[in-house]
Amino acid sequence: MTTIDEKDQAFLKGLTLLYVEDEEEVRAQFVRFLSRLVGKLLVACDGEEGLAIYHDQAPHMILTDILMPVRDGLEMAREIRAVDRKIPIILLTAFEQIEYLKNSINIGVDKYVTKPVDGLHLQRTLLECARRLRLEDDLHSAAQTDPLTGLANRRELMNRFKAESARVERHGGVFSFLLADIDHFKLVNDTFGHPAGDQVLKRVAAVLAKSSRAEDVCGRWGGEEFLLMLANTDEEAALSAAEKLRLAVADLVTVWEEKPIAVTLSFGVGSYRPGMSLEECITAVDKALYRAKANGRNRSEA
Ligand code: GH3
Ligand code: MG
Ligand code: MG
Ligand code: MG
Ligand code: MG
Repeated sequence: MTTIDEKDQAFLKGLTLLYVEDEEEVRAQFVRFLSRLVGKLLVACDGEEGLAIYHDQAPHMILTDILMPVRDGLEMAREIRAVDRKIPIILLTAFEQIEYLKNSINIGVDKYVTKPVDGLHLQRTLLECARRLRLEDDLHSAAQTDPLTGLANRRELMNRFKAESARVERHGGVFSFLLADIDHFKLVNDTFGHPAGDQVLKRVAAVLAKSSRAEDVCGRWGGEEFLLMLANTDEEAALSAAEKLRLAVADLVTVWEEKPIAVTLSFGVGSYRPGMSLEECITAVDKALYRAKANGRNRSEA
């Protein structure tokens, strides 16, 4: 017997399911059952309506009857699969005929539940689909997260740069960069050990993340360097943001084996100008950061 994973159950409760069925009585009965399992239930009476709701409301998965007027479940599934390779599609069918099975395999339907429907079996099928989505979700997050600090990693920073620079090229506007580097961090490792250094990195990252706005991106560029991209922020505003963050980190004390560790940050600040590559932006803020170091550290330079 398969055990029902609580994680999958909780994940399913956060998902939106599109349920498509033409028979009113069947529909009423399933709606009651399904709405207890999923976060949000969208209901359509035929494939045509199902398709419209799919495009309009972007559900996470689809449960559909096959035989329906206007547009049947297989046609709807084919159209959806053509634009969405990943969404789980489950067929509800009284037909176990080989032709239907062959067709739906070609279309890329994920699973079947045969009518009359066994509630527990349907629930398990939905949970299996939820598990797949959850694992994909986890993989996706892991690929964009720095494991030590939980911040965006360099790959994600590069993606966000692409998105933000494209937005500014299209619609105009401005955004800025802060490159922050921990001062004399080698000394922390040498004095307290590498694990203490890791702990400091985590705490500094948490302060930076907490002190930045939701629309900003805060990531670990490498080693003891953090990169922030501030949306709708010019250089002057970026400089005062850097100062705010610098002071917040200067106030932070990490206690390690009962010993207090304090660190400071130096900031290089700069703004994006249309046409700049990420490399050019980094070079510019890196030069400013170098000046901040040369001018005594624990300061921001633009
Ligand atoms: P500066 O003020 O000029 O930046 O001096 P610094 O000592 O911070 O600079 P340096 O580049 O000489 O040393 C950076 C140190 O950061 C060396 C490296 O071991 C440490 N470091 C990089 N990544 C990690 C990490 O993930 N964990 C720990 N504990 N240390 C790290
Ligand atoms: Mg039907
Ligand atoms: Mg460094
Ligand atoms: Mg250095
Ligand atoms: Mg450093």
